[in-house]
Amino acid sequence: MVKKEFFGKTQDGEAVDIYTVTNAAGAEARIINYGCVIVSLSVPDREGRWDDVVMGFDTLAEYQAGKPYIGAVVGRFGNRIAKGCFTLDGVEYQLAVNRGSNHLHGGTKGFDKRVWRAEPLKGKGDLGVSLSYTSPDGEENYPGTLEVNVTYILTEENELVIGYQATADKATPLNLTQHTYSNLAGDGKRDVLDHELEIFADHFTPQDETQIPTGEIRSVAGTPLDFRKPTPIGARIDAEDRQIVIGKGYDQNFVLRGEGKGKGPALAARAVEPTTGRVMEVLTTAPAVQFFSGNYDTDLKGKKGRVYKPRYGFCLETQHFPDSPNRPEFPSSILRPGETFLSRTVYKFSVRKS
Ligand code: FUC
Repeated sequence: MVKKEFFGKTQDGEAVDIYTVTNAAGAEARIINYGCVIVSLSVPDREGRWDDVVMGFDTLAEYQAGKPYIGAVVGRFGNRIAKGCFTLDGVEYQLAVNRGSNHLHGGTKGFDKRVWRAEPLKGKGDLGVSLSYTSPDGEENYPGTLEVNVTYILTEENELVIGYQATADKATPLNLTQHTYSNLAGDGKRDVLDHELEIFADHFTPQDETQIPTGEIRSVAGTPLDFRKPTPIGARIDAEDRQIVIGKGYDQNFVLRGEGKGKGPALAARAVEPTTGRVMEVLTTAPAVQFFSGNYDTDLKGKKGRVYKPRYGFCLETQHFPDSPNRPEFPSSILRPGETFLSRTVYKFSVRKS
């Protein structure tokens, strides 16, 4: 079932709807066409108890207040570009510097703050929402008109499949990702430090003091960033490791093994919440994943009176490497006219019995 209801009006008077997608098993995703935000996502625990496992807000006004990209799709370039500056085909572009000395998540008014065109998807068995946005040439100083489409499909296997597609009429950097904060114990229940996390990455991109990659591709071995074996998020989160200190916890780009490239989505990460047994697997075709442990500075007032303290949600943002427009040695994030950008990420929910 896909149900459409009015959610609210933006400060500019644009109407925003909320789409409720429910599968036969009872899993439910609620999505708004403001920022492609996933407002809630309800999945069962090992006893069959349902709970919402993502952070969110009750009202559009709270989303518009621009809290840390909760639930949204970010772009045109998610993550950071050093000093907001890059050169493409000999032309220098200056983007907004909106986080410290750098460009973050598409700038002042990125894709997370736009109203998208939406339509329900009612294919055989798998239901969802298709969201489209036309980003004009020069928006946020990016080159070219970009036509971008995001689809969310909820399968009968409790997978949320996120599809990205884009074309442009001029070459442009593009890095689309989903910025949902998950908490498999249940939204707002407690911090996420007991979640056991596995990240299928042997390397990461170390960052400088401003969180820009230094260019090095470093092995995770012997560092607190080694999640090749399941490890509680909290086990090393306060380690005296320069990378962790810079991020105030985990806020790091992990290099995936490239198994999803040109094929289907491959495993990037798995999180298990031991008390409920809920498991979330993240599969992707993207080359990297940013693991962010919710290191925002202040408490946030969330849905249904819940209070989100720091580290009450974690993000696994499948993506291109940060600052890749300035790093020819990183996988290219440039979309050229005539090409179609395609990327897919799956959040797959299940349970572990004990
Ligand atoms: C920065 C990013 C994180 C997250 C946060 C809101 O710290 O590196 O991934 O997007 O902002």
